[in-house]
Order: sequence, then structure tokens, then C-alpha cells
Amino acid sequence: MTVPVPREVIELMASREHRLHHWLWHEVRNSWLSYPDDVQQKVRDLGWEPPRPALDERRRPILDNDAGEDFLFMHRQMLVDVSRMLARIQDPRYPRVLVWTTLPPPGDPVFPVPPPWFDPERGDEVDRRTFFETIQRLKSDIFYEKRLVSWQRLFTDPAFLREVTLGELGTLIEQSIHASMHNRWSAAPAGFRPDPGPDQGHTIDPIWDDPRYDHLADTYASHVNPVFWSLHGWVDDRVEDWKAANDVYGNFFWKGTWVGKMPRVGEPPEQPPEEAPAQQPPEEVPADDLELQPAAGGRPVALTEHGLRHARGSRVAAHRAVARTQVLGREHPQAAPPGAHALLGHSHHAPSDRDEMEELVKVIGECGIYYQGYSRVVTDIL
Ligand SMILES: [Cu+2]
Repeated sequence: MTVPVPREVIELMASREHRLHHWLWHEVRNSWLSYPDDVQQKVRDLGWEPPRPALDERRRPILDNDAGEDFLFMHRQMLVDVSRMLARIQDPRYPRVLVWTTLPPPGDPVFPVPPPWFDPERGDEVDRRTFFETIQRLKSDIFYEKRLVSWQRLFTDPAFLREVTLGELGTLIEQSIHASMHNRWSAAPAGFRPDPGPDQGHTIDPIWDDPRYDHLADTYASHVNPVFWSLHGWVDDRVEDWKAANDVYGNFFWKGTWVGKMPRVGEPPEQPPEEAPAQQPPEEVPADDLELQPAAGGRPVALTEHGLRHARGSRVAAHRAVARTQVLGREHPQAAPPGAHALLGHSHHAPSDRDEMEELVKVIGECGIYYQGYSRVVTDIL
């Protein structure tokens, strides 16, 4: 993998604050209904109660509470933050997130599928064997052809998108194609991070904060890996497809906007400002350029009318090109709170924010209830 991501972006994503935030966000919304009352109370006291749990007591996905919107919204914020940072750095080798407009097929030179890996720490012998076989299957060509291609077709099909709420769509994507992509493109890590149980002193050892630890199958590390932004770019585009299929526009449609507890510094004003800040005029990009590099991130991109008429490809491509301009909307202060990773740009954050997250790790470590990362792929959800 040779995606030339600027070093400082990787280092920031690898910071302990970002790792803790992403890990905790996934942990509490997935495990909330499995926690005993006293643990729930401690999580609540720390300000991290998820308004919409993602899994029920039996750890099955909840489809009807809009938790899927939280999933889509929170990861959209992460993409916005990375995009903003890339826009600020302006490294010509990696000017913006390389969003996957379609999933890379087997043999893709830029995004090859790393070989399956074996987790020696996992459960008993049977567990380890089963898990290896799952990873092996997710990485196979046949899985791409049989599952990924059909999921991709389904989640981009306007007829299907009209049948589901955005919350249902988010959950279906999260549990199936999203979890599969995380595992499929994950490489063997140098080591397996243990849960913060008693042997770990109920904390996560700082050795796992090394920027090289970017294991795509661990929520403590996945967002450090550039493949994360590419695959979440694909996920994020489904929001725009859903909007197009359902005649929804603008950015005021969100019902699920939970991003975890936000840092206290740089808090936005309670009321949105009277006037939205002046937006930069969209940069015009010729259609051909857009085709060569369909990825767009923090910098607004618009096609000229001429470009739109001549854009090769279908109406869908034209729609996506237009939808991309709405990256502006994503940054509208009324539409979105600062990203979950609003620590970006705030080098002087309050130490208490991190202390709170460390405390929460301890609470979870002591109760010993964990979410099994992305390894639980639900293939029969649809
Ligand atoms: Cu995530």
C-alpha cells in the first residue's frame, strides 16, 4: 500500500485522544444494553450515554431507533475533519481523501487485499480456528463476487433506498458491507491489543498509540489507516444516494447525530450564529479530472455546466458530482457540530477531557464487557 498520506495527519489520528474517542464511541453504543445498571450509571455520569444503542441485549442490530444515522453521521464528521486537515496541508501527493466510488476488485494495485491473519489471543482453539476461517472467507475473491458486489448493488439501488429509512440503511451497511470491508482490507498487525482487563490494569497500554499501529480490524486503530477514510467515503456516499432516491436535500434531515462526548475546548456557541460564514466559491473542476480522481474531500468541488453535460458516465455520476458540492453543507455550523475529532486544530485541549475518557476505559475494563470490534459480520441481516 503506497498511499502517500501526510505524516502529520497520521500522527494526529494516532493520538491517544482520537483512539480513545473512536474506541469508546463504538464500545458504548454497541454494549450499552449489555451493561449492568451500575455500569450504565457510571457511563452516564461521565457523559457518554448513547441516546440510541446500536445492539440489543442479545447483541443483534437494532434497526428501528435511528442508531444507524449516528453511525453515518459520526463517520461523516471524521471524514470532514480529515478533509479539512488535508485542505490545510495541501500536499499535492495526497490533496484529499481517496474515496472509493466502487469497492476495489480483487487484484487492485492500489488497494490490494492483505493475506488472512491468525489471532493467537482469541478465545479457545475452536474460536481461533473459526475466526481465521471467517477472515479467510472475507478476503476471498468469491466473497467479493458473491457478497460485496451484490451488497454494493443493493445499497446503491434507488428502489431499495426508497424502501428504507436512513437509520435502517446505516445499520444494514454498518453490520454487513462496512464490517466486511474493515476485515477484508486488514493486514496482520505486529501484535494483538488486549482488552483493558485486570491484567492491563484496566487501561490501554500506550504502546498501542504508536502511529504504526493502524490495524483496520480494531476500532482503537482503524481510523489511523488511510483505507478507513476510503472505505468510509464509500459508506458516506450512500447517504447522498439515499437523499437523491427520497427527494431529500440540504442538511437538516438528520435524526441521529450522536458523536460521543465532545471535548470542552473550542466549544461551539449554544446558538448557531445569525449568519453563516461566507463560503468559498466552489472550485471548478473539469469533468475529465473528476473522472480521473473522483475522490473529493474538504475542498468543495463543482462541475461546470459544460462539464456536467460532458461528464462521461451516467446520471448517477452526475448526481454524485453534484452531491460532492454539499461537502460545504457538511461544514455548515448549523448542520453539524464540530467533528467527533474536533480535537483537530486544538492542540491545547483540556486534560480533563482525556481523563474522563481514561476513566471510562477503566469502567468498561472493570466490567469486562466488550464489543468484538468489526469481526462480527452479519451476513444474514438482509
Ligand atoms: Cu468507526
